[in-house]
Amino acid sequence: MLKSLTPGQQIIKIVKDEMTELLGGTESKINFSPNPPTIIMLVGLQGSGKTTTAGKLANLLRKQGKKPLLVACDVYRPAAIKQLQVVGKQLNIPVFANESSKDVVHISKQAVSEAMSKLNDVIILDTAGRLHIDEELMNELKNVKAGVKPHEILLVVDSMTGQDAVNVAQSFNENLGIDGVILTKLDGDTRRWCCTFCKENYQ
Ligand SMILES: Nc1nc2c(ncn2[C@@H]2O[C@H](COP(=O)(O)OP(=O)(O)OP(=O)(O)O)[C@@H](O)[C@H]2O)c(=O)[nH]1
Ligand SMILES: [Mg+2]
Repeated sequence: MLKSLTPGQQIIKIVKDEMTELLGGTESKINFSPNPPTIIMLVGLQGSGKTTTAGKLANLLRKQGKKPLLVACDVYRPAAIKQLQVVGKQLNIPVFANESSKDVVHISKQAVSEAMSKLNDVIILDTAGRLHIDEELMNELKNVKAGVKPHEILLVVDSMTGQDAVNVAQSFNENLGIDGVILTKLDGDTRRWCCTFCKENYQ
């Protein structure tokens, strides 16, 4: 088999094998609940890619035969709800939002009821991010966790964060407990920062 591969194909194989090894070697799948809806909560710092990932994940799960519901849990950033609605519309995936409430735990619970009535078997909570990990953010996420008991809490990390990504992951894991990490922007990014400081000031 190996002899029939071209040098180019061999390089691709070597890189793929190395990346698979680097990312843990084994495949780990989303933990679906036997009693739907399975609740997936996306958390992460501001701009890490949670909303975009929510759409990608919903689309992937739909291809696997699931019926996802996206839930707008970012009630702080103006236009955050609209952003998720646009993503949902593009993919033709329903979005649950409650524009008259700022209570994220309440909204999440309402979304679970909505999913049950509309027979959505997976719900994806798109939570708010902050520039830095702060107590207020963690407390809100902890309250949502206690309120709806997500089956999977996935940390969304911008792969361009570099070394700091480890500290972010550690902090979220210690404070909230995470089941997995989704790395975004592996395709690169048109924006470049010279240091963490610039990135933090970039908006
Ligand atoms: N190139 C690239 N850009 C991405 C990717 N994921 C997200 N982005 C971009 O990164 C920016 C932030 O993405 P969002 O999905 O809004 O991030 P967020 O974590 O929801 O941000 P907040 O809600 O403000 O906390 C947007 O401009 C996205 O288009 C990716 O995988 N690749
Ligand atoms: Mg967002």
